[in-house]
Amino acid sequence: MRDEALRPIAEKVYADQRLSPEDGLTLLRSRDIWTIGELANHVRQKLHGRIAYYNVNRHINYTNICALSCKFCEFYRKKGQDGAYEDSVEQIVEHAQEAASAGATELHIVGGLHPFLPFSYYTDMLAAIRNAVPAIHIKAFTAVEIVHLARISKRPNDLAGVLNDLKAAGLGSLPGGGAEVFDDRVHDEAFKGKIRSDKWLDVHREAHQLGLMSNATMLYGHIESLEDRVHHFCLLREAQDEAIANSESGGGRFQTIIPLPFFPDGSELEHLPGPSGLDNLRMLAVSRLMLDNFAHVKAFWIMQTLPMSQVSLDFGVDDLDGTVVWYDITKVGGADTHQEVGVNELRQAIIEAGYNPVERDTLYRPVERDGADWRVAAGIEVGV
Ligand code: V47
Repeated sequence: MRDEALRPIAEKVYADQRLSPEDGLTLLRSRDIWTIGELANHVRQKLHGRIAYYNVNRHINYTNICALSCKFCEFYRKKGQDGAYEDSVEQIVEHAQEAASAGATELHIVGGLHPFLPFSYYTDMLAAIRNAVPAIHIKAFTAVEIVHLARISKRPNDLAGVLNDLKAAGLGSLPGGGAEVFDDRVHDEAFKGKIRSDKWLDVHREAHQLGLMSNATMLYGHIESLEDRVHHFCLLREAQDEAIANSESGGGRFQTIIPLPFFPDGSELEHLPGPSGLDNLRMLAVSRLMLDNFAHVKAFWIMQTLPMSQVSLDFGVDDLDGTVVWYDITKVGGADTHQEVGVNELRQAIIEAGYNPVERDTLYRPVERDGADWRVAAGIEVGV
């Protein structure tokens, strides 16, 4: 062990004990990347053995028109601005049908906070997709969008009512986006106008109470401190403790943490360097170690790159998202909106890293596939 400060943390990890905020900070400050990886890998192996999950999905970013102007975001446009777009429900259904024909099990649908679309646009979108391609799971709308929908449907304090309507129209679960970093200073400096951490957590709590599963993210490597990152982990861990305590009465919970490295290009924070490869591996590993009540740690290859995602499987990650196909929010290294990896390439990347690829659906049930035809396999369900 190169960093002796990690020894007491290693003892806790091997004894299955929860890490403290101070432990989190020590891990994030440490340069001993191999020991951090080894510890995260210990937890990962205990939970998932040599399995590495992936999914066949399609991301749909239905509009980039947004009432907010977050400094870290290169995606948003104002209505009428060059490059601004909004998809009609018919266009979205077309994308959903293409995805179904290509064998996708999941649609991941998120967009900007469009100032003029009515609430019915969102419920119509879900119902039309559900009607056209009933087998696909619809994971849609970040907590920020849900709060926006509560406002436009003139019931800002009725998150449960809004989520209920969306669920009735076809919503299957919530993605983890929009969390950024749970800290008011960072919020006010980099994404003022967006909901704060308490509201983000409220939305997920309400969703869990309705029996919906959800994910969580952290956008790191911009103006936040290491202490802020640890605080974010602790709030998520507390929220998950609560969700798990309620899950016996049919409640949902967080399934996955997706740490998202900040990409400065094209944003107002373009002068910042963004995180390094080692920062990314460390964050994935520390996510695995701090979030002991989360079943999965996901590497989103669009932001991690596929080669780094392969390496990350030895640093606590057990899940790679996904075939993706279209992605508009970040376009790393000059990528365009078409960002796709084939199933064979994804599986090969996992096998080459020494893991067994297992296709999963959104709820982490193994999938059996014959070309574009698929069904959920009888068998293990993975939880903590
Ligand atoms: O909410 C925006 C982030 C998120 C930048 O739940 C940026 O399964 C880096 O949440 N650099 C969207 N990140 C992505 C997301 C996600 C991805 C994959 C799977 C899941 C899931 C969720 O991307 C946004 C925001 O936090 N983001 N701008 C940027 N410049």
